[in-house]
Amino acid sequence: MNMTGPIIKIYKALEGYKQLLIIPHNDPDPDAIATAIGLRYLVTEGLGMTAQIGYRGIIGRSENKALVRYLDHPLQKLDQQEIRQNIPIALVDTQPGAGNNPLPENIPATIVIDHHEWREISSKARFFDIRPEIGASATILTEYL
Ligand SMILES: [Mn+2]
Repeated sequence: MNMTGPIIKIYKALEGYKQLLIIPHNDPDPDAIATAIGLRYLVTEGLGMTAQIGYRGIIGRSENKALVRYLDHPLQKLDQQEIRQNIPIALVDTQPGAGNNPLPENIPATIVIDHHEWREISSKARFFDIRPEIGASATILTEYL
């Protein structure tokens, strides 16, 4: 993989870790799902890590169901106990405190990639890329890849 700017920064943000938990917003839509899968690809294929995608809520709409079926069901339902301090967390298509993800306030996100309105708390992440001017989080991931 071509280690360009953002990928090096993500690599550094995850230095010392072997695992990553990727959390899209609740009731993930195709953008959240695609971003999570793009990031998982980047860290597993590019950085040799293990990564899981965990979500809350439902994958309800038929286009969302079709996407996860096409991708061979890459997302798992998230239990609260899976969110632990010792596994870094990436929030995608959402941000800490946005109210549409299950990340508790006392656990920081290590990576935040989103295209919604900037939230100051996101600057606490070791890597953040929040660009409200972009139409989809998956577009940001596509840039990295
Ligand atoms: Mn989105």
